Amino acid sequence: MSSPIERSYNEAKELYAKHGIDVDQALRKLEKVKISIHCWQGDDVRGFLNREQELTGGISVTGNYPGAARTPDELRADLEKALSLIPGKHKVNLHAIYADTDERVELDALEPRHYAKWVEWAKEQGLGLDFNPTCFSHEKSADGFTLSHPDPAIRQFWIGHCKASRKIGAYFGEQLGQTCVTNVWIPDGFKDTPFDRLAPRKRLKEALDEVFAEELNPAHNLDAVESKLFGLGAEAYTVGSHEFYMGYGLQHNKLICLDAGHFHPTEVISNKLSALSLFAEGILLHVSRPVRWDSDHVVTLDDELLDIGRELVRGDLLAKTHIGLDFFDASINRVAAWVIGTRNTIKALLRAMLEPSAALRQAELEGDYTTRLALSEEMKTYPFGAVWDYYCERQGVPVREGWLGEVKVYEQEVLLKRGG
Ligand code: RNT
Ligand code: ZN
Repeated sequence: MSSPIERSYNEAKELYAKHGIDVDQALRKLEKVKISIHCWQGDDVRGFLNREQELTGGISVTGNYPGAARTPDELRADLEKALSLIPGKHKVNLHAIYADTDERVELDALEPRHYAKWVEWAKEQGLGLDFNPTCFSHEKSADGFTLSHPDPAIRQFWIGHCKASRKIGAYFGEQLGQTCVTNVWIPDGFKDTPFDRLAPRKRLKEALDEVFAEELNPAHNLDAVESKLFGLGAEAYTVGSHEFYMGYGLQHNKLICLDAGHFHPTEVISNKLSALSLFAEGILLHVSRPVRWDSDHVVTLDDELLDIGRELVRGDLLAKTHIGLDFFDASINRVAAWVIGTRNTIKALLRAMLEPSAALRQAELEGDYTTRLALSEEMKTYPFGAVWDYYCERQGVPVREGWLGEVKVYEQEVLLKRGG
């Protein structure tokens, strides 16, 4: 006897098969895609080192929903809850300030041992880990500059921190047998129009050369660089702009990180993937949702997310793309935020894997744009949901909104018992 979910799945499978789409094969492919889930949604980017520092760097979290994690154990418990509601095997993305240690350690003195408990946990859970130096929320970044700081001593401090971070990344990769992506993002920029746009960029370029001077085993660690258009308090000029890091990354074989919220409001990252894929060593995505600005809203299954999925699948770019999430919303349950954003990202990939690609490619080549449009539109109401439900069931996670009840129970039993 088959369950209603299996029956709907089998019907859906037949409909897709008429277009030559092998749904079972799509699910096998989907199963292999890892999403890097950002730990910082769990505690509003506070971290555990320097907790007295306010969040700076031109990013901001709004909302005061109760239950933010206050300790590494709480954060891991919350992540475990979220991961139990998300189909597939994934990675967790840590920022340096999430070190699990009782020591008072400066950012440039961090060592792998300060993350040993994360590694132990990741091993237990069968997770990969990614990493980021934290070049913000610190007294040495208070004036808005880090790797491009005009003061050589401060610059050196941040260079030291980024070097230490790469070693931690390599340790993750070596310990877990999965490459760690260590992503460098810095907030450096000016609130108002600079006189000299070039000098800070020269300093950043030289600082990065120092940061990356040591060769690390690419099976353990891959470096990424993340650009940005503007930040809060850095509206006029950002040192690490898109052109800067595209140039740097291409010249030095670094992964180029595209954050969905780091471009002009009508500019989308989906349209950049094909071009970049022809030249870049690899791509890191920060899947996010800008609402009017780089607001880092939880990602929804909107047109841009679907387009990102389509570009990755149509261009067969999954192998050279690392998909990370980057949003932080403190106005809703934080575990739910992870679940919603991650499930949506996986859904977008699945949707893309269920396209009649051969027919659409052929129609386009033949100039039959009528068929291209007609078929694309009709496919939108194909029973994708039945395939998604089956995938969730088979992966042992709640089907449809079934996960929400579990989050509500967790909220009552765990999150609401936490103090502020
Ligand atoms: C900031 C960047 C960066 C951060 C995280 C916390 O605009 O997007 O990736 O969000 O590193
Ligand atoms: Zn980002």
